[in-house]
Amino acid sequence: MRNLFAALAILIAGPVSAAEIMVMDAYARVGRPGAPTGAVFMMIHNMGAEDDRLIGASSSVARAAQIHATEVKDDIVRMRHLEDGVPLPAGKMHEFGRGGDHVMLMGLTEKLSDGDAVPVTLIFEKAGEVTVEVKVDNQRGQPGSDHKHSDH
Ligand SMILES: [Cu+2]
Repeated sequence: MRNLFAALAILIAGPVSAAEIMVMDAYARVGRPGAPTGAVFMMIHNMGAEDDRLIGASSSVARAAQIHATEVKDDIVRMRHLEDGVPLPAGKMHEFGRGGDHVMLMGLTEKLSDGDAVPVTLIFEKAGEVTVEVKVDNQRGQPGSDHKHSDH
């Protein structure tokens, strides 16, 4: 009997994953109704012991998804496609927030409004694919205003 319990414990614990990713506070903005693009914001916490990297994304409601950075150059706000993705050092949290990095949904195939939930698949170099449900929330406040609780 004791051996059976030991075996069960091992099954429940499963293989130890080298990369553990936690996505928190994900939401999307689509700008004006009917806009062809949307942006996804979230906090990604790499809880693993190994560095990882967000290398891509996809969604069933968009023809393509890209990882973007936001930059201000000559007073003009531009978005840059981060072709190499975003590094996620072990044990660290990365904020994808307004005015910063984000996942851009390009060529929306559905009309999205507040409260809609869209599936977004994040592709990590080590952790593989992680699909999260992202709520459309155009009313959401400014960057950082409600994120501080997760910094500790
Ligand atoms: Cu963008």
